[in-house]
Amino acid sequence: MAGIDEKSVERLLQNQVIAKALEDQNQEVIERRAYVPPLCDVFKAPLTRLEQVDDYRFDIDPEARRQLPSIIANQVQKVIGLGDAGGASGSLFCKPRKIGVVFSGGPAPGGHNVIAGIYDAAKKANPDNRLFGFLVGPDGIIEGEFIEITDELVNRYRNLGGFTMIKTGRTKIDTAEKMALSRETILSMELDALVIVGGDDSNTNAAFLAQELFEDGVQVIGVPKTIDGDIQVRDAEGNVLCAMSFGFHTAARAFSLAIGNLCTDSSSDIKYWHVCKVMGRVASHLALEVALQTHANMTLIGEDLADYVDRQRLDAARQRGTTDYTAYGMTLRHLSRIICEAIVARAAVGKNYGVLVIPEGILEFINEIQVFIIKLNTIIAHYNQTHDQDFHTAFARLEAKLDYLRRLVHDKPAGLAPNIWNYRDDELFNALPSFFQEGLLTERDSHGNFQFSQVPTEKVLLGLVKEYLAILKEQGRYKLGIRRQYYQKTLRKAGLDPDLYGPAIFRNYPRQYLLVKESIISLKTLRQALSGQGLLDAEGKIPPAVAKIYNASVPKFKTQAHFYGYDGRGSDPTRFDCIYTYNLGMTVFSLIANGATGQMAVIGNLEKEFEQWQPLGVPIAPLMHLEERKGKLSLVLERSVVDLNSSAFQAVRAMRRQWLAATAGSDHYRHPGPIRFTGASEEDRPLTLLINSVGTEPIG
Ligand code: FBP
Repeated sequence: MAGIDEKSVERLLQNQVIAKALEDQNQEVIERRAYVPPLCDVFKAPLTRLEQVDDYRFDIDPEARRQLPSIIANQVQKVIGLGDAGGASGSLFCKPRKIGVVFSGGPAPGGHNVIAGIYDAAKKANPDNRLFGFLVGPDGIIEGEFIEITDELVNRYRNLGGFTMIKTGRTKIDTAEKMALSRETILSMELDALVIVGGDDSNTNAAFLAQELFEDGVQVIGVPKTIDGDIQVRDAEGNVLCAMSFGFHTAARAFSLAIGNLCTDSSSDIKYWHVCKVMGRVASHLALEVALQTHANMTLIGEDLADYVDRQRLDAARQRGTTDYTAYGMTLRHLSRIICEAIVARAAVGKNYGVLVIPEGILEFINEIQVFIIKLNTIIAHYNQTHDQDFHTAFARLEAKLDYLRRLVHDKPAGLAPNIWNYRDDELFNALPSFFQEGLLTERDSHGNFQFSQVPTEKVLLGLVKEYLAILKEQGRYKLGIRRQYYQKTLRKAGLDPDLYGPAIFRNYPRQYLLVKESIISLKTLRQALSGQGLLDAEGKIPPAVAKIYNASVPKFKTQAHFYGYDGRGSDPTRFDCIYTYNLGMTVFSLIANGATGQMAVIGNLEKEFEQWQPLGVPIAPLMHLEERKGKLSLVLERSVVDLNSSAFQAVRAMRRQWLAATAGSDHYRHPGPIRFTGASEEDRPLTLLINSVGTEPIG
């Protein structure tokens, strides 16, 4: 840079104000580190014990009984505070222990506080207790890579987001070899217990490790983590044991802040439809919470689409004496039409803008796409099982993958259902845009899950929306409503009588928002309409004021696409998540110190006021069932999707029309604001939980 030498830059950096401004940590971080989350009452006692609760019943899968015999009979356990640290129970509780902890799967805000909770509880029980963190997820266990967690480390990350302290990974301990290596690490470290902080797949792993290490006397405890919110534990009667995994609230609030801001921008600039894809691999819990937080104009909920039945089609077929099976479930094309109807309805009242929220996992609920995903999963898994090379290495380019699929129409490889990829599949698949084909063929993650975050769903939907809007425009059905006062003022200014021209141009004159007649779709057709009524000017031309009004009625559909996922996932936790996770860590230690294994640490009554929170141990094995993964049936923990009968969904459904705001009035956007750590917070728990908790009985 001209004029500034190295010496003066050095002097600049030595300036106290500048040096402070350039520091890594700011006031927010300092305050977060110093914050001490409140404790559930039971943890204020010197020690805790566990009380078995027999009120809960689980429908046990016979395969779970066969594969997990040592932990299948586990029951729900309540953590109870105990006044006296002396005696036999006291010495068992306080005996020195070595505990290992690992993060597994995607980061979720609050993970560091789980570690802080375990650490503080362990050190309080016995300062000689030691906590080790396995590095970069389950690979750290398999390869024996770990660090000891110290005061300095815990204090550095208290109340801060991410899994930065020990990192995370998606490896699954799913082979005999990986299991043996993990056991070797755990035994060589002489661990008393292992804590797995993860989602459904990771808690599945926790159950298998608990079984494997049972005879060795090593306890394994799971912790429900995932921003997706799809670990919600209920018993067979539907009683809620864990209302929500940690991290969900923060991610939803972070997405809502950004989307709320877009609502403000969009209704100021009035020229864009913002299309926001929000994370949530399968379930639409995050999208539902965003809808409640922001009142965006339209929020799609995948689970709702899966239930869709096209009554019109069914009736039409019934009249023909047939059944239209395509009327069940939503197609992409049909969905795009529903979106278009909303866009057209808002345009009719002059609102050529809006905010649309799409859940990342929506494709999972679109029949035609789901069929492709299942078929491709099976084909890829079969290829990987029968060849030395993995499918994606063997066919690196899209063309090569498509060639392989095409060959399947005629070739029938042994072990694959003969009709798995038929001529119709191939034809339909080849009609998709190549970026979408690529997305559907993308590599599955280590758990065999389809990676929805890698597929530009919003692009696919938008493509169809744009196509259909163009058709509606040509048919004269997609028009921008013109404010009556504006029309009248414009014509009067030009010396024309608005009441004379109004009925010739508009189909609803003199309503508050005027819609140009469907037959008028160009200046040429406008000219014809005016000429029929003798309303052209002296030279036989369209009066310029009328042409101006017509041009203003032609909508331009402009969009901005956004993806909210990794950013919100990396957010610093809300106070709710800070308190939740710190108490989860405390619960983990109580379970360990009281001899539990194969249990998941949860907080019962999470949906209620903090004073009612009840730390629990919930058995993992009875929650497991058989599901298709990587082309074969595996025992996994069930994911919970949005319950369409829940109060939260019903509330959103009831508010849909109002939030779409396809009326002359203003929009109904809600501004959730930023995640505020200090000061009074607007919400102390997710709105989904708040709404769902109304009228429910707490765990006693
Ligand atoms: P977890 O279930 O492991 O918590 O991860 C959830 C998630 O954030 C999804 O919302 C998203 O689809 C996925 O992870 C993205 O995965 P990756 O981090 O591997 O790109």
